[in-house]
Amino acid sequence: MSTVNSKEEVIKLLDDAYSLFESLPTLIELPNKPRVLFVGDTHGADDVTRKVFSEFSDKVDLIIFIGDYVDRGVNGVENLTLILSRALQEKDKVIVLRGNHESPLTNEYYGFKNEVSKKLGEDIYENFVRTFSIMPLAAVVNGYFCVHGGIARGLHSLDQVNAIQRPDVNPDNEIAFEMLWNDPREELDGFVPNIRGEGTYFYGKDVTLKFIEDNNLLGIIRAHEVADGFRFEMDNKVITVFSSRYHGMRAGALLLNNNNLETIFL
Ligand SMILES: [Mn+2]
Repeated sequence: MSTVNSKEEVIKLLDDAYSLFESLPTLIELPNKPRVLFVGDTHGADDVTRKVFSEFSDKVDLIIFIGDYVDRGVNGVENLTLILSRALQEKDKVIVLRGNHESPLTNEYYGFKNEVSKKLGEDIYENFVRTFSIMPLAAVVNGYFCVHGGIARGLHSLDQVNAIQRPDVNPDNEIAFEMLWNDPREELDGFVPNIRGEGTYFYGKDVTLKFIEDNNLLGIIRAHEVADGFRFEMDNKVITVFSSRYHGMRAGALLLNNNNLETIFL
């Protein structure tokens, strides 16, 4: 069951979310927490998101959503508004990062722009674009770099992430764009052009392990690719989490429980 909020409520929610995101750094650096839940692409699967909150809100210290709330699935509006509402209600517990689908580059082709138009009218889509443009890009918690796609060409230090200017609609900043679009491939070295298209890259094992070591990280937790819940690679230092249900895959979430990573199906 899903409820679409009224247009006025959605506009207010998007404005409030804009202010919240504007108050946060581009890279959110968090103190270590005993229990952290990481959620990957939900793509309109608001049933998964509801389950995340109903089953884990009271059991974990932090929930990090790693982008891609809209497009592909039919309940993008419901999914996104639920996540933004909870982030505003529980600012210290719910972290919302940007995915490559929080952008007009994808929404026209993968369904969200049409969905918004049908459910809320044509003139409100720009309010979504505005809020997407200010979303934080990454977080660090308990030694894990958390980002939708991953590392980027020219990104050597975490400090560089905070130098990225927001708002940025597409985004146009190359490092920001690649952080949202790139994919890991452990059989490769360096950065190799990605089949996703112009400006996107695969990042290989050598550059990834160097980035992890240079920034004193334990690993990278990211989303962005379809998996049956999870994919571990590069000596288990790069973990993909997938939390939607399309392609017959199961929705997963990662629980960091006193520094042990546990896999969960929702
Ligand atoms: Mn993605």
